[in-house]
Amino acid sequence: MTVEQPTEESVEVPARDWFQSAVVYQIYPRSFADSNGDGIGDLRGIISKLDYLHRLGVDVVWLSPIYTSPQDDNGYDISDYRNVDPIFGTLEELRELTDGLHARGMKLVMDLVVNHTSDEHPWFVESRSSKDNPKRDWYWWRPPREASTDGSAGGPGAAPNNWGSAFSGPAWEFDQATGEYYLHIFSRKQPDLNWENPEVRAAVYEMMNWWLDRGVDGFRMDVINFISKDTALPDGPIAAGMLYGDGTPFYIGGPRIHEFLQEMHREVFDGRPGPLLTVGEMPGVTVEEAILFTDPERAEVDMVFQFEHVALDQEDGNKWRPKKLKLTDLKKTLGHWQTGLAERGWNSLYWGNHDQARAVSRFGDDGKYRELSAKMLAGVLHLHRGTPYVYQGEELGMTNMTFGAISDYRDIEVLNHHREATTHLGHTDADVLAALAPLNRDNARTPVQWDASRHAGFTTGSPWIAVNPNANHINAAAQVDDPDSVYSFYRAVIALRHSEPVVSHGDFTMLLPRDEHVYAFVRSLPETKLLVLGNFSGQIQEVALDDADVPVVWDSAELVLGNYPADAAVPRLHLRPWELKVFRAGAAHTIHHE
Ligand code: TEU
Ligand code: CA
Repeated sequence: MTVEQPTEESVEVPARDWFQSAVVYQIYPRSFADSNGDGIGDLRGIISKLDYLHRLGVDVVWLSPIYTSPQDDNGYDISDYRNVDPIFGTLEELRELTDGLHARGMKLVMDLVVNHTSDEHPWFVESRSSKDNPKRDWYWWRPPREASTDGSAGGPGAAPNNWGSAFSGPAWEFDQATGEYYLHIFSRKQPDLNWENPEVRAAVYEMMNWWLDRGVDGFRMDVINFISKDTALPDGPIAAGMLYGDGTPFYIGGPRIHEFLQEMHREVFDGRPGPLLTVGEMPGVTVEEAILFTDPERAEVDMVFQFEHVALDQEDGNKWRPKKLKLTDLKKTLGHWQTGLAERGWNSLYWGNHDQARAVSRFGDDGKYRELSAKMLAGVLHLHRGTPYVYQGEELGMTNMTFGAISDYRDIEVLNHHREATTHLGHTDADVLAALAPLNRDNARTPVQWDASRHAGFTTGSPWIAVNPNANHINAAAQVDDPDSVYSFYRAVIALRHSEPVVSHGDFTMLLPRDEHVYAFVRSLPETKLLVLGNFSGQIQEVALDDADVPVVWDSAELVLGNYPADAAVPRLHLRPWELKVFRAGAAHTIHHE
């Protein structure tokens, strides 16, 4: 691996755009580091790893939810927004973590889950208590649409519409006490908040301000494009083989979404000195919509998580019907997002998170070429224009997990699907397990592998979910001091983003759109250009760039980043299996923030 040390030229970057040269690291606390031996990661465990994160070079840490929660969806079901669940620690420990990050020049972004609460949140407990409770309209309550087919209250066919839940089953739960249904796009323990109600919005903004006043530096906003819904709640189309209707056309990107986000910005972010970071998780969002969401002039969010590139390896977007990814499809969609947000707005960049399979297993080769492909994936992603997100363990080249039986799984999405598929859809246990394996969320939720000791140094107790046995050779202890490790490569890529304005601010031009093996693009500023070449195959590839792509400068360009030892005998445009080559033409820089 080679890393060219930048020369002395420097450029000024507007503070407003600080996140454009920043890298975010996502922690899923439950699986990160356990400090008290209960088998569940916690805040004190994170505090013990702050120097590991600082050495990696990341600028921001995004914490998945640590609030009080029954843990039905591992904390994405919140019952007290202003407290830390005892399994993770205390508000005082969160203060210690926040101070520890700030002392190291890093920032803390919290996970904002306000499309829904837990059914144990006091707001919902009050709302369900009676039809005339003042908080009744804080959620989506509707009477049975018609008599159920078997005549029983809440029986089949009586739900207000035909929508299915994202976690299998219907999206409506019948509440005997008041004889009405409530809406839950996710689990029945995650009732949707009614954002049409201004009291709900005010309560959310008040909570957000409470967190910002405590020194938090921003929010990742969970399914935030679901908060505006078609208030008619019409039936959705029922796809072949499905039991329920698809409600997404009626709750994704609804009629008031921009109004709500602009109101949130006025009530929460306007006037704050910052710098802050907001990223909206938006399943189903299009580039055209993302321009509106992320145009700074519209004051909505800084960036969004889009889902197009993580739907390419699924038949009809169904994660339980995985299919082979085509590199040309990946280049087409990521290139489309680069072009779409080139003038207005900003991209996030990610291969994985706590909902997606491990990057090296999904987009690389987690066998013979695991380390090489993990490094190549890092270089290709991080050298796009946008803010990169590193998901815990990705910097170590952690892989998917082999789960032997349904009892090995923990994720409600998996368990509910398995139950529905084997009891209502006639699938066998073996068929469902095979379908689950590639893309289930627990692949990414096995404990971070710190060393080769028992339970990979994650816990001294019994882990809440099994540790991947490959921790015996894939772990942080084996990598942090190895200059050729995946961890060290991530450090180098992050350092390049921090030093080269062409990485954060350069134009993006995709090359070789029809090549099924090589990912190639150019980043350019007037005085500096990068040519990024990634071999997404286990075979040698000779790159044929046509003259227009290869200005004469490449012949003298220097190799500033590579995942193989430099070898002058290897032709410049010859790529070995999973090889990354990054050439720089023109001036090298260092960035000094104003
Ligand atoms: O995820 C929203 C979401 O769309 C995911 O359910 C994703 O589409 C799915 O998992 C892919 O299979 C957010 C959180 O990231 C997720 O962990 C929560 O389960 C969900 O919202 C509900 O809060
Ligand atoms: Ca613990």
